[in-house]
Amino acid sequence: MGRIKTGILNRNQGILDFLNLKEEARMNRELMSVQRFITQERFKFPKATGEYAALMSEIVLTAKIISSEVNKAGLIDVLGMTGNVNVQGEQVRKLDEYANDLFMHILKYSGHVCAMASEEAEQLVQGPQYTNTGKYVVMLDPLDGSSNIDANVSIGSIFAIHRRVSPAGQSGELQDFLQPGHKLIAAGYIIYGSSTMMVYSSGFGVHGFTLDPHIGSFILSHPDIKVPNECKIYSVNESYYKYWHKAIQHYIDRVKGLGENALEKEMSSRYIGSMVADFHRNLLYGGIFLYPGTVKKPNGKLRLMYEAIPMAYILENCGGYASNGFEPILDITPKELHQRVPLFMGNRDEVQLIEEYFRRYNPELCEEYFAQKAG
Ligand code: AHM
Ligand code: MG
Repeated sequence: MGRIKTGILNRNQGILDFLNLKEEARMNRELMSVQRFITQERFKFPKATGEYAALMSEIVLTAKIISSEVNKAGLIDVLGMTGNVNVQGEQVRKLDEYANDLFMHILKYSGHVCAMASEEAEQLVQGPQYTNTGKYVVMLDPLDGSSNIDANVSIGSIFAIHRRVSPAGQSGELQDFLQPGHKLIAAGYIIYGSSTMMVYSSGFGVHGFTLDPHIGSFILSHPDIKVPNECKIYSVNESYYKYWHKAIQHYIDRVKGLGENALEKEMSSRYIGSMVADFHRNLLYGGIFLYPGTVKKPNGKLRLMYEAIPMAYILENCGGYASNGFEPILDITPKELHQRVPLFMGNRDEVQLIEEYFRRYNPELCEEYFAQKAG
């Protein structure tokens, strides 16, 4: 074969290789399912046994089933109250119960968890003895924002995973759950909105996957999410204004462009009343979410273990920050399963400013908080 022909062949091969690589990169991008993503993350840990990846697969499966039920909610008889009251003293809706039962059932028999905690269960939940010796505990809000179900408004599920600290080979214990958030292995949420998305972090950035209903897979759609630099939105239930502490009243005045510290360009207000949905929008657009304590309810409404900690973990893995007004949420060691906590989360500067407002306008609360913590 002549030299010229060989040259052409080599060049063509080069182009083909290049096209193949491009095609592979495209396929990789377009067909990166959440399971494959998690499996690939696992290679960062040469000693990983695959148990975490398997546990995540079970969570993904549960999310897909709940998503399908949420989409059908208007069509079948799952709307309305069950008449039961959960451990928080609130009425439980059918979909809450369903989502809770499903998570419990699937995870209980997965063999990867040794106990679970859920907003819907007063005590921690364990599976039959032959399955409850896994390495992990899972904390769940199976269906957050459930008061919005009847109105077709976005709702979500929240999960967080700790490695057990109790001795291996037996059921999990309370101490496995009473660990600060900075020790989490992973956390995430699923939002059932105009499409279903799963956003999660295992400490290597925050990644979002959109459920393709035709193929039944969560596909990577929002790789490496970062909190936007600009904080444009504030989300809070302002009807509680008169019950808030001075620090929060001043802060909200500021973001509305009022009072002595008024922002020149005020923020926009957006509040859905579904924490997952409010959080998700703010994560993508830049915003701050507040659920403060009030004079009557100093710890607010939201729960530390399965609402605040998972969201705080996600935020801190993409440049944001969450605080209870005094210290990072991730530094708080829970004392009980259903503990409530005031919650401020979003752009780091803004959340830190709220901490500063507490020091400035409510120093007595700061003193009391740290004195209690020390004593
Ligand atoms: P839930 O877990 O019982 O659904 O309650 C939590 C929800 C959050 O999603 C939301 O941020 C908050 O309650 C809304 O409360 P409020 O109506 O007081 O603003
Ligand atoms: Mg909730």
